[in-house]
Amino acid sequence: MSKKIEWYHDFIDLKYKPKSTDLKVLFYFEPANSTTKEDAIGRIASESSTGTWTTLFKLPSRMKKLMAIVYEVDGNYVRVAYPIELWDKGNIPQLLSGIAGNIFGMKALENLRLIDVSLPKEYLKEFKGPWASTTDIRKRLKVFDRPLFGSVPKPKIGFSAEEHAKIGYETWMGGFDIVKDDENLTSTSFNNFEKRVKLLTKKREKAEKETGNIKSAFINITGPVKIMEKRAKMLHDYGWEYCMIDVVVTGFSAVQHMRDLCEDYKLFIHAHRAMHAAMDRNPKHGVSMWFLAKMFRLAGVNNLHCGTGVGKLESPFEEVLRISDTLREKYVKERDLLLEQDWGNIKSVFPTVSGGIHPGIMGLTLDKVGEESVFLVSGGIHGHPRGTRAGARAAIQSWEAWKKKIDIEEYAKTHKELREALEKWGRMKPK
Ligand code: CAP
Ligand code: MG
Repeated sequence: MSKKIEWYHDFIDLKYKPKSTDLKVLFYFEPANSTTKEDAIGRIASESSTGTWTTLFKLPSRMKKLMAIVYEVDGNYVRVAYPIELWDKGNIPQLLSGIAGNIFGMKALENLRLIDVSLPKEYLKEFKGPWASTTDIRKRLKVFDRPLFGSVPKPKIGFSAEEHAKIGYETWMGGFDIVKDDENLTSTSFNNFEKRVKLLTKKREKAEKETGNIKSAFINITGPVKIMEKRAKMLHDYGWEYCMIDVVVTGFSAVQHMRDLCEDYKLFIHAHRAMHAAMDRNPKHGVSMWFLAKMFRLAGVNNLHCGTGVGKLESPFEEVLRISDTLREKYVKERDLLLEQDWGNIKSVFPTVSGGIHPGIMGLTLDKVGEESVFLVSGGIHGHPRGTRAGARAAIQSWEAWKKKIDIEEYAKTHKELREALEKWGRMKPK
């Protein structure tokens, strides 16, 4: 009898009932040509847990208990249960190296997408999550019963620190709460980080005095960890409430480290997700954005971009809602591609709407995402015919109309800035 050289099928047991302590992962998969479904799903569970391509000389019997098990297959969807003993407490990179590692490169798979993971409370308890809740943030900024409104000076990079701070002042004077750096602006010869912080601090003091409201900013500290530590300290020393980190490009280790430092500094983290679309856009391959959102909530960010449903970047509403629910809810019930998740004591995160939003279409996303959110309107205010301050006013008037359930055309009849915004952009959906 030929010696068995593969044992992938040992990782399949459709009668297996996951234990309450198992991590349960939902994958979409497509076998490569001439690969059977069994060979494909066996490899997913094997290569992401204790398996390898060949049978081995002999294994201690206790290792059987560490094997991931395929327990359900439904068309191109497969569910895999992972024993909790496989996982290093509090270590997101190691989790990803397991369930989102080598398996993406296996020849036996034409496509593979990690859709979601349901984490047991035994796993969750090893994470602190955000150090502050969305309620804590509202209390600190004194903004209640509406989204936090913010804007990025546009074009996204090129302004001097002086020009940037001036646009920031105009944004704040138009009624917005937040001036945000763009994802690719950190520190340049024409807009040095330290200089921008000092100038924004001066402008913020002026705007707070003139408006009587708290004005804040998402200033981008992204960089090597030592640089981020230095920049976070400066923001703390200058009395800022937030820092901004491009969390996908800095990586989970950096985010987990900065979360703890930011708690010491009482700094909230605004997480920009630049580069996520390299991993999550292909519906057949990669990882979903709501899986990434789950990881970033675990890592402890306070805001995370969630898409718009209507703006310039690919983000269908059902995806925006999966991401928003993953970030905000205490308990998520399983629905279509979203797995059940009880978040226990892990605090909530603000979904951040951004990307091609302007006063003519804000209401469409407000209908879906609601007000427990951050709304970033950037080109959508700086492109206003009468400039930033009028643009910010127009965006706020659009929100007012939505809140009062008045058609924005009607509301625009008595609100000049909104009318001018609608004359320029109407209800167009940028792409
Ligand atoms: C939006 C934005 C944000 C995108 C990021 C930009 O500017 O500043 O980075 O929203 O995408 O650079 O495009 P506009 P997402 O409001 O002027 O479009 O929010 O999907 O992560
Ligand atoms: Mg941007």
